[in-house]
Amino acid sequence: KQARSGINWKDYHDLETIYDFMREIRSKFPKICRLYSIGKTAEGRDLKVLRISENPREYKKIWIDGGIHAREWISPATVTFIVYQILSKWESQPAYIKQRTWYFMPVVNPDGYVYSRNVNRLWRKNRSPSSSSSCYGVDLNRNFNINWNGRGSSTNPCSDTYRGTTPASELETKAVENFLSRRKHNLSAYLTYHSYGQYIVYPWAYKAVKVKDSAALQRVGKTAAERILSKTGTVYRSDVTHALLGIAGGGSDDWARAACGAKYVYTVELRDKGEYGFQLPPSQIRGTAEEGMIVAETVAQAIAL
Ligand code: ING
Ligand code: ZN
Repeated sequence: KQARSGINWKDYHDLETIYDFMREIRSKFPKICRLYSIGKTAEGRDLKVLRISENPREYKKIWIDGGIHAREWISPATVTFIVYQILSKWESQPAYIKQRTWYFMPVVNPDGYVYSRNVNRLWRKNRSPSSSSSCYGVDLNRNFNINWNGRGSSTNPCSDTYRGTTPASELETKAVENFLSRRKHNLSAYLTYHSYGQYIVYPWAYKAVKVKDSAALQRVGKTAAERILSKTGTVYRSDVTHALLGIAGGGSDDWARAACGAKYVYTVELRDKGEYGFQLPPSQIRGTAEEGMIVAETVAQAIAL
């Protein structure tokens, strides 16, 4: 007997419900799941990662994260949905799902998520205090150790795209970089869910240069977009980040490509196109999460067993 987390995909949930869901999954599937705390935030919250694998030594690794930005609530909702979808039909999943080592981190920025839920709905950054300013927070997607002081970020602690004082100055960034650096061999894919805009973008973001493998990345991104269109009718565009969203250094996706050598690296900008923006209505969670699931499945399928 165990407490049910009470999660569903009809509503957005608080951090504790998401963490209870991760614990619930671990105790329902103890043979294939492992739950890590990979660090703590400035406000003392755990940074949690769920691993799903029948053979972590052999199977290729796919990392999926969400909630880097506090206000993009659809992102943690999508990542928990992917976990649920994969595990609820585990025995009948195809080899390209079952013979993988999956890592899920639904909320990279728990302090920001709690702050967005309780205080300021449109908060984006984490909540670390600054020593030089009364403003709070660093943009974690400008804080990774890849062209950190390049274009597309700010040196002003009050800016929404403040890059922090040094590369990986933030506990959340450090925790992800450390965890993945230790597992970089065979990291086949890195997926990070954001909102909004309906894009499936791939490196580079920090420079207007084609990445090696960009033909494969474009092909798989386009396949995912086509599958989404035929299943849910939502239009996603796939292209290189710098072409669709502009140049920005310090992004998690570019870091994963440069530091971990992951081939299939995508930032997925979920719904919508701006009608509701970050405040996507709960009635759209399920459909949007299905779109996120299609991207994960398409990428898993593209990787050779
Ligand atoms: N968009 C991303 C952002 O961090 C992005 C776009 C992706 C920039 C990758 C740089 C690198 O601004 C959202 N919605 O957060
Ligand atoms: Zn974002």
